[in-house]
Amino acid sequence: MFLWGTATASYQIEGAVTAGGRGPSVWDTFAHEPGRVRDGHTGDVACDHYHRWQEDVELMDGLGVGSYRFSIAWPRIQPDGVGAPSQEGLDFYDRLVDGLCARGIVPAATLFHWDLPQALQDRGGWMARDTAARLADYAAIVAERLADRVPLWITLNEPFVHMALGHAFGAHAPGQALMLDALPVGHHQLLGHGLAAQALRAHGAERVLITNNCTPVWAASESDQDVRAAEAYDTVHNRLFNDPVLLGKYPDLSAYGVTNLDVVQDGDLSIIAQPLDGLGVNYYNPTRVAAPAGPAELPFEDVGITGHPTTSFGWPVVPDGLRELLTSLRARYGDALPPVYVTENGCSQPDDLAADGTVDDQDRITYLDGHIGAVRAAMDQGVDVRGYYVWSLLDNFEWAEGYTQRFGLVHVDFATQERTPKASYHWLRDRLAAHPEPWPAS
Ligand code: GBH
Repeated sequence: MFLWGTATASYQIEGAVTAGGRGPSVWDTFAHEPGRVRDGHTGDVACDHYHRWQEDVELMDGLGVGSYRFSIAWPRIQPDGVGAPSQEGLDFYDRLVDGLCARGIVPAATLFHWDLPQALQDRGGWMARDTAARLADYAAIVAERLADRVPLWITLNEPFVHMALGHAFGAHAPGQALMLDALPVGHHQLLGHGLAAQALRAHGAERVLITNNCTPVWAASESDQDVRAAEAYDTVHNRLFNDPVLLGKYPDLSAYGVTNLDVVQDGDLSIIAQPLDGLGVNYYNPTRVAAPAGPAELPFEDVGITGHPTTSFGWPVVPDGLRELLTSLRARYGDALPPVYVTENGCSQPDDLAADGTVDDQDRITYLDGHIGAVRAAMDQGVDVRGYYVWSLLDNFEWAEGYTQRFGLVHVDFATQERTPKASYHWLRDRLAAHPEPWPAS
């Protein structure tokens, strides 16, 4: 059965950052540093989902989705990142999972959506190899408690974005700007993925996935330089994380001047290439790149896409890019590509609450209809797609943009925590009631 769902992440919705003995994560630290997040916003309260999860599960039930992708906050389970678990932390997810199961909603749990325990950051974070083993310990703890009811597990969310924005450019926690020296963060996350996948299976997980964000890469022109720049971008954004997982080898990084990744040890790649039950793919937009105009540290320049509508983030809306992405994954990996789950897709809009108490987000309806149609088209072209999750159920803490970018099917008034389903919520509910599988775009 095709899985329809909504997706969220712990730090973006839970709040209650000290409840139940939760320890601090790198995002608590980062968001409280002046100048890091727009308007000084933090996830201290966010959507207060920790206290309001029942209402949120009811919203999903009303929407009629069959699955919910959430992430587990590692610092709720191991406040110091190591050692015996916090029972209160586990109890929270236990109740959530029971609540989902009671309504027939299949839980899909992500282990790591960027909120590393600060204590592990203090020991080197993802630059340190040891963090990979710590992820596996944590995976074993949560699977031991939840895998009897959670069939679908996602080890990591978007290790590329966590490496690039968190460690290469410093726009996300932990705020490091190491440029290419951040590459070990990629390898250690992938090693953590492989070790965690083994631990999840050993503790009863039925299906294990990784979620990579992927983008079709368009060369700005047909010139050799731009085509090479596009290949270089594709390599570091897409292949650096898909190839090791699906093929057991790293792509050639020589366009970046990287000829060896000296943190890679014998045997790592066979751990990373654990058999998977699916590839999670997050898609937002294609990327158009050119060769850098002058001397530059990176062998490409993101030159932006024009001629398409944009979201309030300024991201171009290109539904066919999702079909292009899915079919190109199939072409690139062939039978090595497991079933695909689109684990995130969605857009930000201003989404003001009108005087009559409604939110008329027509652009989001158009966005979702187009992208679901693109999934349909990819399936018709032979790609085995098993699920589609809208980002996001709720307006939430959008990382460096704080609460200024709204992605929800449900509006959240952050002053009162009042939830209001938007027009897109009602639209999707009606569509899902009529269509068990993705439908062609209208
Ligand atoms: C996801 O990341 C995250 O998993 C999720 O937590 C987050 O809330 C959600 O998306 C929305 O941001 O500048 O036009 O080239 C998405 C990663 C990286 C996708 C930046 C879009 C830039 C578009 N994003 N990318 S553009």
